[in-house]
Amino acid sequence: MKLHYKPGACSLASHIILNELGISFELDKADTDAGKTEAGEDFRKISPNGYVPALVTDHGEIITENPAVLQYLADQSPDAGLAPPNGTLERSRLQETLNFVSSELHNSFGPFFSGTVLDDDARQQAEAVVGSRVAHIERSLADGRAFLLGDTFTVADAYAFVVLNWAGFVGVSLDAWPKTQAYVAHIAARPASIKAMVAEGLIEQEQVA
Ligand SMILES: N[C@@H](CCC(=O)N[C@@H](CS)C(=O)NCC(=O)O)C(=O)O
Repeated sequence: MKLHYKPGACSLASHIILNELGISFELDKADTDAGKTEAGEDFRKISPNGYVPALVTDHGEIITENPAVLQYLADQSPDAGLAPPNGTLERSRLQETLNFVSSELHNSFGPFFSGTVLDDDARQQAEAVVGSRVAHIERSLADGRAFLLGDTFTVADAYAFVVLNWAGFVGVSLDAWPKTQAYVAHIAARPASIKAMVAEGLIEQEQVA
């Protein structure tokens, strides 16, 4: 399998899951501005919308969109338990959560990555939307569960972790949501997360040791 990624982007979630599964894979760093893969191919032929993640399966199929890529990966090794079995209520809960992370939490960070400098009003508004989405994560963790669906780490946690971790990069404090802060720190400390973040150049190996 090959994962087309950008360092620190949402594709980091799939990178973490590939590590969690312990399967062999290749990485290709996309230059989305130039529309090129690391190997110099036309990236839009792989990902028509020009964004990551894009996963090329062992059968040469290309899968895009985080919820689809993440569930495909989890389904390659059902015994790893990174997604409940298809057709169960628990799987619908996973899809509910993945869709929330994708369309609500992830998209709430859009203004910070739009390339436009936000004035004070625009920044306040954008922070309020992020806050309302993070508040939902905090409510989901209110009963003391370790992960969004309960006591088991799933692909939804990898995706939520990556997006919540952007808060630090854009200067949005998570101090008002202590359970979410602890959740982010917990997932950041997983060996699969550390390995992916080191490989993407986001942290140094020495920072971890
Ligand atoms: N709907 C897509 C959104 C993917 C997306 O927003 N990717 C961003 C990175 S997080 C991207 O590649 N943007 C283009 C760019 O950075 O140039 C999905 O869920 O996979």
